[in-house]
Amino acid sequence: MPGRPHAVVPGLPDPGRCLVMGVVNVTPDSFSDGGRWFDADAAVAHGVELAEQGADIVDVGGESTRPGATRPEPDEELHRVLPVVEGLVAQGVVVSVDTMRADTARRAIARGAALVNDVSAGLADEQMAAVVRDTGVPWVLMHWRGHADRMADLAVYDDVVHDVLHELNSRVETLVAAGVRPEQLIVDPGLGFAKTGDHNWSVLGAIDEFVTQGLPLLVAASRKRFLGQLLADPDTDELRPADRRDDATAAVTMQAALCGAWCVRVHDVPPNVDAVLVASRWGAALAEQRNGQMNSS
Ligand code: PMM
Repeated sequence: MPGRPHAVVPGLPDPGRCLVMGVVNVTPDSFSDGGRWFDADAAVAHGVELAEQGADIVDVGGESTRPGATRPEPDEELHRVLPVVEGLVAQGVVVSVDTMRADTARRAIARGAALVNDVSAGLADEQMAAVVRDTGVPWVLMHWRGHADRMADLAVYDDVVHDVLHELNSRVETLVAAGVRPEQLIVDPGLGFAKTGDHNWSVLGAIDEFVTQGLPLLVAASRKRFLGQLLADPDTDELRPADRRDDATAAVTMQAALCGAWCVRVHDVPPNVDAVLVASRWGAALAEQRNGQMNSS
């Protein structure tokens, strides 16, 4: 339902609207910004810039999850991520660590990371549940079926909305049974992860169902391939390049925020901050209309 109030996650900012998470990929090979922030000082400067532009949280990751990517060694991931987490926390930025490894998460939390963003929802490293349970930080559980090298083969569903909801809910049940508190959990349908373009649109079309499951929802459409496909050159069918997908990203943000998403994860912060502000005001106007209609009936 457009205009639904937003969820609040204990320990994270509550600006009274959908949050904006800015992305800093400290990787040589991420699909949209690989190599740009590979140096720790450049990555910290970029994260500070995103926060100054209005990002409520800055997400720091050291592993590219682009289809077909190979994983960095654990030590290499630590070497990429920890100095950036530390540098941003020292400057007062709320930091999320984008990792599937429990050890990386634990060390990042010890350096002040406030949130674990785990695209595998704990499936890649079974120690992650204990780290999150014991530290008490919030945890983004993304719908995930396998690592990037075999993701394309896993994009097979009977009913993508039903299957993704079911698989996410069963992760939530398992993790709560393992002692993680439900208040710590945030869910994410995992746009582009073991999903075709059509799968992603089906999931977005059912965003209301995801929002009404009862846990805060993160939506991460930013610059993804399905937007490049939608905006492909009509003459050549060439995909719109990643660095020209930001307007479409902001359009997704507006709708996601209006439908009650808790947070959007984006590369280009300013247009998405504008989009969540528009959605917030629009949602308030819708609520006023509804209340007015109820009072006059
Ligand atoms: N996508 C990417 C990386 N991290 N985290 C969450 N929670 N959800 C996502 O969909 C997601 C993510 C891949 O995109 P990038 O390479 O631009 O960071």
